[in-house]
Formats: sequence, structure tokens, C-alpha cells
Amino acid sequence: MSFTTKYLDKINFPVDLKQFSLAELQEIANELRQATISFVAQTGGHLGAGLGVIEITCALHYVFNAPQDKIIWDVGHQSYPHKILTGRKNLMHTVRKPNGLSGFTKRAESEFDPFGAGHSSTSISAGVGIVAAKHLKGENGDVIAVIGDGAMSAGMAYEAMNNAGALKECFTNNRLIIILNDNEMSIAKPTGAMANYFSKLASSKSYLKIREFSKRLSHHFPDQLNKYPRKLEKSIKEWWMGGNIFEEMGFYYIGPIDGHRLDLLVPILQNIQQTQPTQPILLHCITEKGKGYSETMPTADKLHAVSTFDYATGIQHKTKSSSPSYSQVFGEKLTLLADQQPNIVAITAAMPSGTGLDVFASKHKNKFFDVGIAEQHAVTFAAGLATENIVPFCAIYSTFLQRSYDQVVHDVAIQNLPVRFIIDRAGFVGADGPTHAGSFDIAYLINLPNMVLMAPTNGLEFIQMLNTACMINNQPSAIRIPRANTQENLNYHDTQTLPIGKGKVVLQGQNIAIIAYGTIIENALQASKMFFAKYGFEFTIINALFAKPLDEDLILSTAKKHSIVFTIEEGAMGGFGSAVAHLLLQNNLLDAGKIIFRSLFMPDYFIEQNTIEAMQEEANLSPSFIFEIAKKLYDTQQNNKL
Ligand SMILES: Cc1ncc(C[n+]2csc(CCOP(=O)(O)OP(=O)(O)O)c2C)c(N)n1
Repeated sequence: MSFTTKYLDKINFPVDLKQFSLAELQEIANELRQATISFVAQTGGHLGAGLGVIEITCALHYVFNAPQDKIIWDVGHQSYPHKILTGRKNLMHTVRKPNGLSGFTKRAESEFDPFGAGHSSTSISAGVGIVAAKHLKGENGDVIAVIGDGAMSAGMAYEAMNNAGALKECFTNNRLIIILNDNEMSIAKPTGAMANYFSKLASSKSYLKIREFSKRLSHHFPDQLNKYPRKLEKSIKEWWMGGNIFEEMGFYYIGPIDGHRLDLLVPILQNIQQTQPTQPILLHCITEKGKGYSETMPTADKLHAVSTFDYATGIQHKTKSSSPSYSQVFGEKLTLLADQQPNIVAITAAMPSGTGLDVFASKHKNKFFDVGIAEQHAVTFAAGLATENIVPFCAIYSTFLQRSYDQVVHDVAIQNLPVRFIIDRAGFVGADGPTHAGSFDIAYLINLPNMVLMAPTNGLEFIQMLNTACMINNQPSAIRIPRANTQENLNYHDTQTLPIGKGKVVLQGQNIAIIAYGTIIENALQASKMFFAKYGFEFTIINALFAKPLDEDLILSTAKKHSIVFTIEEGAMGGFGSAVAHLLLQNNLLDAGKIIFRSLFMPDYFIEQNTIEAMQEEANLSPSFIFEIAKKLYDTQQNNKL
């Protein structure tokens, strides 16, 4: 830390907090805010969300007894202050670094992280499960799920509340407390009816239910909570026709309260803790994302995710690339395509800037749909649009599309609807680690009848694939793109389309053929150069372009002309390599042992956060590994011939 602290130095675990007074807790919260800023300045990562829950974090650890009481952070991106208070202060400089702390919560990292995350809207379900387990086992301990208003846009949150509301018997010993952390922000502004509903609740300033709650526990509550006007409560209650959605679902709703006021948070949580539980509780807190630093470093996403930065000035150390990312190419090109084709629409699930669609939204506002953190809905919504001859482009990160698998199968593939998926962040993503790696999309899509699967190896191919996807009107298609930059001076006006299911030879060599899918081809090309330096000849390298349909003619004819054949992809087992292996097997090319065949894909374990290059290295997808294995197989083959 770049400053000295009066209290925080003495606090290593939540138990250390409890010796301090409420006034001192406020000082601790101030120090915790500065410490969080100072640590993220060194590592980069999620900042705004953590700064918004500083007081909630302090209050929870002050009142409850973690780890016996379970505090679950939804997404986990706001858990940096929690990590500082739960024994990880001295490791905060390692957050998101190789072998360092995760940028999310992680069970393997600490007993204070009862449930790992990275994807949103899981905390209530996990919390209900833990309370149910405690009930079954006859154990004590409260469960607190802290969930943002953005994460509340996902169906899972309501599925969990629906279930919790019906499990009254589980809440006789242990409490389930949902803290709704309402900062009126997701990564962008949250969208949808629930977001409007929350802001209505928040602006009502009703303190609905607090009065009733405080009647039962009046000796605990701070005075001002007992003083609000009775008339206001009555009219607000009438306005809400006798209750809000949470109450209807069986929750005891308290709030909204100012989630930065420890003098409210602490007594309310203490009251909750000292009351015999009969039903799950929802405490609605109004907070400010990025509180305490958003003036120094103003950003549109309220400091959602930042690079390393200068603590004093807030200036981020960003390296600006002159070439656009694949996501940016998507946004630019789709905007142009929609200029020409009025039926094109774009869909994102709460990631307008991450997917590059913010550009599209600014030009084609009425054709842009941000559905909130609701990937399942996004896919079926796109399917609905497709039934009416609208041309939907549904852009979802590979890792988040996992949520929508049944929708992709049942609503899109079975009905053969021409939804165009842009699968962003496919392959390794680096510091966000295994929860965010785009590992499985090839494997989970390649076995679906009707799908067309494409992966470009450069920006121009991507542009041409987008042209192609526009033309595929009779079946679903998907283009997987990595978290990477393309090249400069792209011609966005290029109108060329690609023949479906045709790959191309990018390098004509001998003996060894590599059939590559996607940008990982670069590693094969580098390995080929290394091979040339040693043996004087290069590999034959095929750019598959399509994983489905496969270019069977090209693959079979190439295999027949080479004695060693590899496939390579930046994806998990069961993907492109499996499809090529099947093709070779079905055509008896592997029967006589004349061809040595190997598939290079991600290993069967989750690779931890690192640089993308190091993750590829660990996955045996690096140029040097490809060179080594080719060399070994080639040398063995030559020796056997002697
Ligand atoms: C299933 C899923 N989709 C998308 C994301 C990307 N994502 C991470 S945080 C976030 C916004 C969360 O907003 P909110 O819950 O309000 O928390 P805040 O950051 O505002 O504190 C999004 C969309 C995700 N983590 N998981």
C-alpha cells in the first residue's frame, strides 16, 4: 500500500474488526477504500464494484461471523475489499497475476469464500442451497448473498427467490439474507423493466417495512428510523398495492437504505441477526459504483474494470493499439451492414462495449437490444426475431453462451432458425482465468445439426465471414473470435462472402500437415518456420475457416499427401480435432498406420489465470511445443524407415 493506515494494519481477519466502535468502523471503511484503490492501481482489475460495497463489506464482517456465516458475493468482482479483510491483504498485489489471487471469489483460495464465481446471478441459488444443507444437517450459520441490480436481471435470481420463498422450513434456524446492492449500474446502465422497478423503489425513499420491523425491535434501531412519517408509508404501500415483488415472493423486504451509511447498515444487520428467522430477508441498499474515486478517474462504466493506474492522478497505464480488436471490427462492420440491410439487428446480454456493439447502438438505436444479463433470453429472443425474417446477430462471450446451451439447441438449431452468433472472447482470455476462458464453444456447438461454425484468422476474414453470415438465411451460424487485435487499415467495405465449408491452403510444405481452426494458426506458422530452420522444409498449413461443415475434400486430400497430420484449435477436447479425426477414421485413412495423426487442443483441466501466451504454452499449443512434437514424430518416422 502506498500509505500508512491507523486501523487496517491491525486487521487481518473479520474477528479483528469486532473490537472497534461504530465510529472507528467508519475510519476503517475509509482506509479500506484507500487500500482497495491502491491495490487495484498496482494490479488493474475490477475497481468500481468493490468501492461501492466498502461499507456493506465492513458491516457484514462486523456483524456476522464468517466463515461460519457464509457471505456470498455475486459475480465476485466486488470482493476485493472482502479479500483484504479476510486474511489476503498481503497477497492483494498478486490479484489476477499468475499464481496470484483470483479477481473473483474462489473456494480454493479461502474458507471465507464459500462459493466461487465469475459469472453472475448465482449467489442466491447457492445461498438457498447452503441454507437447505444446514437445515438438513442441523447446523447453524446465516447465509448472506450480495447481489447487484445488474445481476438481478438474470432469470436465475428469480428462480432462486421463487424456490427460497417456498422453503420456509429451512429458515427456522438459519437466515438467508439477500443484500440487493443497487447502484443503478451494470457494466453499462442496466436495462429493462426490473431496472426501472428498482429505481422506482429507490426513489420512493419509502423505508418500506423498516418501521414495522423496528416496532418488533425498536430498542435496537437508530432513532431516525422510527421518525419517518406514517402517512408517507401508507400512501407508498397503497401505491404498491400492498407489497413489492420481493414480498410477493415470500421475502421480508427492508429498505431502500443508503448502503454507505454504517450507522444504518450495522444496526439493521444486528437486528436481523437477533431476530428469530421465519422467512428469507431482502435488504435493499442504494450505493454508488466507484464511490470515492470516480471523480479522480471518471469513466463511463464507473470504474468497472481498469488497467493499472497512477494512484494520485488516476491516469491509467493503457497501451493503445493502432489495430482494432475483433470486437471493434464486429461493431464497425455490423453498423455498415445494417446501413445497407434494414432487417439486421444486434443483441447483447449486458455487454455493449465488450462486444463492440456500442458503436452499432449509437448509429442504429432502434435495432439494438441490450437484454440485460440474460443470455438464455437473448438467444430465444433472437430465435423469435428470426422467425419473422429479421436478421439477428447475437453477440455473447463464449463463456457466457454456456448458459444458453438449451436455447441454442432447442430454440435455434432444432427449428433451424438463422440466428447469427458472434462468439466473443473465444479461447484463452488471460487474467480473468478459467471462469472466463472461452474453452468449450467449439465442442458444444460442433455436434449440433444445422449449425455453420466459422473462425477467422485475421480481420479481413472476419469481415468476409460477417458478409457470409448475412447471407446464411436458412440455418444458424456462428463466428468465434478471440480477445485479440486484428490488423490495421481494414477495408470494412469489402463485400466478399466465403464459400460455405471451404478451407484454404495457406502454406504448401511437405511431410507434415497442420489443419488449423482460428487464430491459433499463427502458432503453427511460427512452428513451421522453426522447422524450416532445422530441416529445410516447412509444414503444409490449412486454414480450415469452417469447423462445420468441414472441408472434407481438402482435409482428406491433404491427409493422403502427408505422413504426419495435426489439427490445432484453441478450444477443449471434443471440438474441431475430434471432427477431423472422425473424418479420417470414417475414410479409413488411419487404418494402415501410414498417417500419424495428433490433435492439439486444451487439456482436460482448467488452466489458471496467466497471460494468454503462457496459457497457450501450458495447453501445449505454443509454437515451440508444436515444433517439438512435430520434430519428435518426424524423427521417429525417419528412424523407423531406416
Ligand atoms: C452470466 C454473466 N454474464 C455477463 C457477465 C459480465 N459481467 C460482469 S459484472 C457485470 C455487471 C454486474 O452488474 P451488477 O450486478 O449491478 O454489479 P456492479 O458491477 O454494478 O456492482 C457483467 C454484465 C457475467 N459476469 N456473467
